[in-house]
Amino acid sequence: MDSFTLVVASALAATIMAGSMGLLYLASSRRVCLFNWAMAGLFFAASNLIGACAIKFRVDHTLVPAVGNLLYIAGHYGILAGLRRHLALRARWDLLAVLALAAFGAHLVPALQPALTVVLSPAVMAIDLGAAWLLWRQPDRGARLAYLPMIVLELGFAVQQGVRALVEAVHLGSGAGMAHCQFLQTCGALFVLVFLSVATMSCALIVTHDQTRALRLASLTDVLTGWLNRRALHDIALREFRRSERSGAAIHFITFDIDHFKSINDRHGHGVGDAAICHVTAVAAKVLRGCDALFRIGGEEFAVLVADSVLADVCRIAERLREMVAASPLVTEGHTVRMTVSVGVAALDVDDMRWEDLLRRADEALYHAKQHGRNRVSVHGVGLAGDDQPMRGHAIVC
Ligand code: GH3
Ligand code: MG
Ligand code: MG
Repeated sequence: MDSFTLVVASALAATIMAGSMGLLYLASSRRVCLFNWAMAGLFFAASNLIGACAIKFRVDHTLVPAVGNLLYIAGHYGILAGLRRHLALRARWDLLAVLALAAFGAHLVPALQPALTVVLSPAVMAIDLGAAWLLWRQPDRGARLAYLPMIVLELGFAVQQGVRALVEAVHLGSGAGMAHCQFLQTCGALFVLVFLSVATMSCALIVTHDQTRALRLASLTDVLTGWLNRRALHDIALREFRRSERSGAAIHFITFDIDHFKSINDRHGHGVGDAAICHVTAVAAKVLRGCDALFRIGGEEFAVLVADSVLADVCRIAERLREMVAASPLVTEGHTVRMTVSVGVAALDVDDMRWEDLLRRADEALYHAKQHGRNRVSVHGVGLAGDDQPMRGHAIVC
């Protein structure tokens, strides 16, 4: 295939990139990165169209390659800017302005004319290597797979640019560089075509992966408190239960429920009721350790999954939670709302077939705490034999 056909095909591929990124931008929640990538597609399309016209009509005015190369650099920078915006970094268009001015200026210096590729390729190489490095150093391992095609693509193109600059530098003045070798020119044009096609797919993959993750996170998060919800409890408890079956590791549940919460709603209104729920989760979060998972499993009911701990420690956490809630009233809208919680604790039993068995026992302990005066901790299997059997006050019962 001759380079003219390849340059036209690249212009088409760039237009498809601009169109698909633009449509994704309009169809999704107007992510700036998609807008940047649509702009990059437009820059590449314009650059390739100028290149095609220059080949077809044999134009050799200095301004034609100057504008074409400027747009080409802007296209590469557009991809980098989109990646930066995707990672919540500033796009740094000022860097592009400096690069574009330098590139344009280089075309106007007659002494640099024979060595333009040697001067411009390192600029494109730096942009592409910057993009690959930016994605590679992201600590999020889950996103690595989604970033991989873009990393490989940017690295590959940077290498191609390096080879191109090297070939030109070696043959400088001999007239045997890329511009004079049909094969190398065809390879270069083919590389651009592949780059644009894979770039479109890679950008779409990055955004799709991000949106899928955001959706999954939203489906596992409680809207009011921002903590995990019942669906997340199912996933995490099942995972921990299976791990425990394999390794024999201990699992405990602490369940707690705000006492007489209905009267808080009735007295102060639902807004204060909502604030009270958030307040209790905030207090609980201070008591819990980083490895304990807190879930809102009902209106004012919560569960904590405690893995790899002994019952005595779990009871200590439960009692501290009860104490802290009782000692930290919510002060809002001129109201001071005092609250207490009843708490149930249960440990995984060897006979448990499902994680739900453990949660049910923690709920039974919670019910026992409610039945015996509220604002207390009950531990399943300790003092639950009969309802008339007194629990040991607010003390740790295990
Ligand atoms: P107990 O001590 O036995 O737990 O009594 P209670 O009043 O706390 O329990 P009950 O289950 O009778 O009432 C719970 C109330 O919680 C009923 C419901 O209107 C309210 N509720 C459930 N979800 C929310 C919520 O998201 N926000 C608010 N403000 N109230 C809620
Ligand atoms: Mg309640
Ligand atoms: Mg309740």
